[in-house]
Amino acid sequence: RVQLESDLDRDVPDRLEVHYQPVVRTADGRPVSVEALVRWRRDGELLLPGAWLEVAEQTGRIVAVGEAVLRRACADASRLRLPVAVNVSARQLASPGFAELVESLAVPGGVPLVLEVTETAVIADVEGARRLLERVRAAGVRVAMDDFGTGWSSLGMLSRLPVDVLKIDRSFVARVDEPDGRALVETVLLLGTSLGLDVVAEGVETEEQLEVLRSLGCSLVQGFLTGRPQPVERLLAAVADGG
Ligand code: G
Ligand code: G
Ligand code: MN
Ligand code: NA
Repeated sequence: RVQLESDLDRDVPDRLEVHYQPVVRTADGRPVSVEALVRWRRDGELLLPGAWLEVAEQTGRIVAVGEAVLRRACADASRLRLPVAVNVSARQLASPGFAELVESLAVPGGVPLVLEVTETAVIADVEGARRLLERVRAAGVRVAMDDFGTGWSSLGMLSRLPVDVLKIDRSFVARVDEPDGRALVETVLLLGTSLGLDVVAEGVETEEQLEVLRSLGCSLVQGFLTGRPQPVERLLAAVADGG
């Protein structure tokens, strides 16, 4: 743990890498945006967020991690020519200067930046989160509610926060081919579309899940089936190949 923290201090921000997972249209399989997912190149090994991101969050290092990811994601967005969604943690959302940072990176009329927040990340200060999200939205940033349905107050949160995109948590999508799972996904889809939001089903892993989602009218999906998180170069090559 102490070793982990000192290694983080050594490696953040220079040894952070960002991978991107496409969100694709069910109609034609085209990517419409990507989600930025941070990785740590620690002593040659590429580490997924797993345990270290939690430690970074607890110790405040997440603020530096998050800034590095935001900067990298905004630079890569203009190469990809697709909106990039960046995950924002509770600590980062509440950190001084976060709104200014986002405003300085959002290019008016450029490729949109999307901030992904969770119910858990905003629960401590919903009113503060609302003000912050309103502010960055005025700069053209979009807001996605991530892991929707897993938090404490999904509906309460949705009514109080300015949200553009709902991401249906993958635990529901995993059960979309069972009656209960299907009912949940269907309900969230209806909720989102009635509110005029984009709805993304996350964690789509099988053709069967994709088929059910299509039949429910779900137009956006993200998951290992339609694209794994990958480095920007590989994604650029895939898009150039039309796949
Ligand atoms: O990338 P997976 O591939 O392992 O990511 C695991 C978790 O880490 C997810 O819940 C994701 O939202 C979170 N995560 C990934 N990248 C970032 C990031 O840049 N910032 C924050 N706060 N969370 C991230
Ligand atoms: O919490 P968030 O939604 O940001 O989590 C993104 C995480 O989900 C990343 O760890 C990413 O690697 C993972 N992920 C993306 N697609 C799939 C999938 O199809 N199945 C599973 N199990 N995880 C996925
Ligand atoms: Mn996310
Ligand atoms: Na999610």
